Amino acid sequence: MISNHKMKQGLLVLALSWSTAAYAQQKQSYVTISATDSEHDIIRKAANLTPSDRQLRWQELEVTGFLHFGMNTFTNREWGDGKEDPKLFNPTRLDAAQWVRTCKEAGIKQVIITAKHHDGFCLWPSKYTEHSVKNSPWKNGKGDVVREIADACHQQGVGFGIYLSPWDRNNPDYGDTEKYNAYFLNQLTELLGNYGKVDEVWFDGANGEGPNGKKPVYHFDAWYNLIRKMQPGAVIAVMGPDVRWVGTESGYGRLTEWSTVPMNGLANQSIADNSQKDIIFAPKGDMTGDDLGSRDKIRDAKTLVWYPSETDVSIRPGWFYHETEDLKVKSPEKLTDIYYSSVGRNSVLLLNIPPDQRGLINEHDQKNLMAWKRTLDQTFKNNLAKGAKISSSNGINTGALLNGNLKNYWTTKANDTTGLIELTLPKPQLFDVLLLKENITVGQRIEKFSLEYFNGKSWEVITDGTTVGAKRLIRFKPVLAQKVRLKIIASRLNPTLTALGLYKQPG
Ligand code: FUL
Repeated sequence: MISNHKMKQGLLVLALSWSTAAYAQQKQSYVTISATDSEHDIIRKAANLTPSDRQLRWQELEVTGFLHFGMNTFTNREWGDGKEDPKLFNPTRLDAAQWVRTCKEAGIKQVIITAKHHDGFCLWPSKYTEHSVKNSPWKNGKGDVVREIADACHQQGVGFGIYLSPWDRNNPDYGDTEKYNAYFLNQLTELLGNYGKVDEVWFDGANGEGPNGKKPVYHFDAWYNLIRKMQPGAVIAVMGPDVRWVGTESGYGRLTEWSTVPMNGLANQSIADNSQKDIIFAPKGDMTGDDLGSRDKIRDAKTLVWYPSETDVSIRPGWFYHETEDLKVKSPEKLTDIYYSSVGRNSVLLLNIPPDQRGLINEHDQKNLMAWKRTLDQTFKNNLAKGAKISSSNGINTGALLNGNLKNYWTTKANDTTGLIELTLPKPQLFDVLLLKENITVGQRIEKFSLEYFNGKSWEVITDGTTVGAKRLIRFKPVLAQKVRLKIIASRLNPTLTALGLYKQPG
């Protein structure tokens, strides 16, 4: 039986969708711009793009983990040349359950294993090469790291992803396009078919020459089609159509981060072929600029696509474990700064934690991860805006801002693209963090906002920003206030917010 409360909520959601129906178009994650579209039409189209189901699931994970582990762990290198003896691979206490448990305790919701890095060494006993764990002394050649990590993820309820390096410095056919693509598809088929559910496939952009000095042409379309067929829920990241590399490996995303970007220069095949279908394109062009999706960038676009950013960074200076870097593990403070600058800037954080030569996540990494998690938990356990009286003269559904339910949302009446939300807290509070979340299931829209407090005489600006997206976090000097207001200064269409929070960092 549906409770009264649930029914009311349902009606509210329905009412909200009706109120914005005039501007809403069919849910879609890309749109073509026609020659007759005005600038206003283009902005409206951009504001109505939404993530696919698989993109939404991935975005909501917020923090994911990378596990760089393989031949390099044992040779103490970052890029192997593919000539390494498989016998060098010999972890003494490999425990994939410990990797997953550690990640989970640190708030990581999905992990990606480097099934094959550039050296071509496979962590699973692939039928198609001798360069793998099957020729190592580990478990007398009977071991399978991919199996162990996949099982641990599935058992512990953590998402499972694979990194399969297109660049392969071991495979003798690497320079031969036909042969190498066949090899790559065979390997993908093994990984996608034999290990249960796969949630992310990560293709690296690094692409050098093979052992014969030649490079093949990658048949991306065939790879993507195979993934869609075998693992339809998996996002394809970086050299893939679902998730965009943020453009650095520092852990810091853009202050202005649009998930909607022009596809010009990204597509390598006719979009028409795929229209009305699941979009598939191989990313191309520079995605590292400061501004990828503002009005200036989308004005001349031919196609716009929902293509959100992922921010990858290693907890250590290198991607692989090196004992000499044990004392260079990023501090909890640095990890916190990275969290605010990635998850807090409309991105997903992909944090690399490389297991050591024993096959365990090292104590140094563990310690800093747990201290980082404690800080975040302490900060976000108490929304200081809770219990506030909220008014919003041109807004509807203010209750959605603080109820913790991300399915309903505040928005504005009629065609209003600006908004004002005023909060009177139950008592004066000291806070130094602002949290905002847009309802990206109807699109990303907010272009400019500011937060102000009443100092007893007048309103003073605490902080301001541009994009919000899935999550925006801003830290500032602590402010003591009872009256606070959020101004939405510019938005592409009616702005929406599913959450507003004020928090105080510990210490
Ligand atoms: C880069 C690779 O070359 C690094 O070794 C690492 O795997 C990183 C995540 O991507 O392109």
